[in-house]
Amino acid sequence: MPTAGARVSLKGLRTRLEELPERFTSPAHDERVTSRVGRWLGIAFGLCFVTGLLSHGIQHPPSWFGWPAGPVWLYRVTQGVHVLSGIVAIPLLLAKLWSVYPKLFERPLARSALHALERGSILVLSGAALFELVTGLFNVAQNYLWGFYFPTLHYAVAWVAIGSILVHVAVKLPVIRRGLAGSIDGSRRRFLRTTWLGAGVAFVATAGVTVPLLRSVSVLSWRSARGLPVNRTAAAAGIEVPAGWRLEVVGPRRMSLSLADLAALPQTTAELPIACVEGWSASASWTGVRIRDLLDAVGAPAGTAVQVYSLERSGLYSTSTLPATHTAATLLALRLDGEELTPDHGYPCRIIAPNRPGVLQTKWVTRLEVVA
Ligand SMILES: Nc1nc2c(c(=O)[nH]1)N[C@H]1C(S)=C(S)[C@@H](COP(=O)(O)O)O[C@H]1N2
Ligand SMILES: [Mo]
Repeated sequence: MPTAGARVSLKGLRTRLEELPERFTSPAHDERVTSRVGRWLGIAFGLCFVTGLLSHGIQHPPSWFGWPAGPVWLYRVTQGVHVLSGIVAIPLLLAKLWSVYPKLFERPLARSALHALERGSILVLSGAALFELVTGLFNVAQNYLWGFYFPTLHYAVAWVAIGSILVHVAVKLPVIRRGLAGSIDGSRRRFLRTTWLGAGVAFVATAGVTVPLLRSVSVLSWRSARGLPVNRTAAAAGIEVPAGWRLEVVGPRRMSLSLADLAALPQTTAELPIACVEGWSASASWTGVRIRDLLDAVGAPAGTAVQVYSLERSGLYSTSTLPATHTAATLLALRLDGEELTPDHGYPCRIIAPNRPGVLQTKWVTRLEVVA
């Protein structure tokens, strides 16, 4: 009879699941291993969370938030740390899950309300942590498989992850203390060494996107391998520069400038990096007009922010706000490494600001408007 057969095999499956903890007795399933891997995982998540908050703050600044224009490389470093700590966390999280996984199948599911709460929080923690690492990894690979707007959800779930990590650490503190105090013997030491090696390989494989010295050994560094990468090409953005292109500068007064007009103004050259939120970064030499000079020319007082508009009509990056802190050191660049800008890098002109995420370095600029 089919029903009885199904029942028998279901029962068999349940028995086998219940036996799992006893049957998989690897020496790695041990609190001394878990606590050591957990310590580094906690550090990686902490770094990732703080640098992520920072990046989010710069892109969506609340009124109290300020971010300086220098040192020019600071965002390059913080976003590099964000991406690298996230990448390193992947092998650490897998090792940690492996070291506790017989516990994940423990029966009964809940011994008490408190026990149920603890197990529930571990489910939330693992789910949120995996979600953050996987969506982040896909973002680094510039693969947006999902339909949702990545930053909003990545940001929201980060709070869930960090919150449940804090609860988890608080609940497990006695076990963590005991685990870290316990000594480590041969096979457990081997498991830990393999884990550190995995984390090291993940680091080196990715670090080339932002650490020039590691470029040649990094499999993920293809985007910065040759000169300055292009995030979105002019063709992909549907850019056609009109024959009579002029830059509009709107403040207390108005100004309209041709490319020749812009080139006739005092030019400044600066070595500045583009640091993409996706992790890659590369430095280049930019030449152009200081935004502050243009603001002076239309009579904008000191301390004014600027709204930058691109020829690109739609899309998330078609406009950006340049805060007052950045106007003095930001260029409306006309040249890259001494050559006229190529269409892909923003011809006729683009914003290049120090210490800001790549997404705010608006290309194909057509209009600057003083923010009242
Ligand atoms: N108008 C516009 N500007 C833009 C973008 C865009 O899609 N549209 N992409 C931004 C992103 S995400 C990055 S990282 C930088 C990359 O600049 P690059 O292509 O010159 O290296 O441009 C920024 N400026
Ligand atoms: Mo970017």
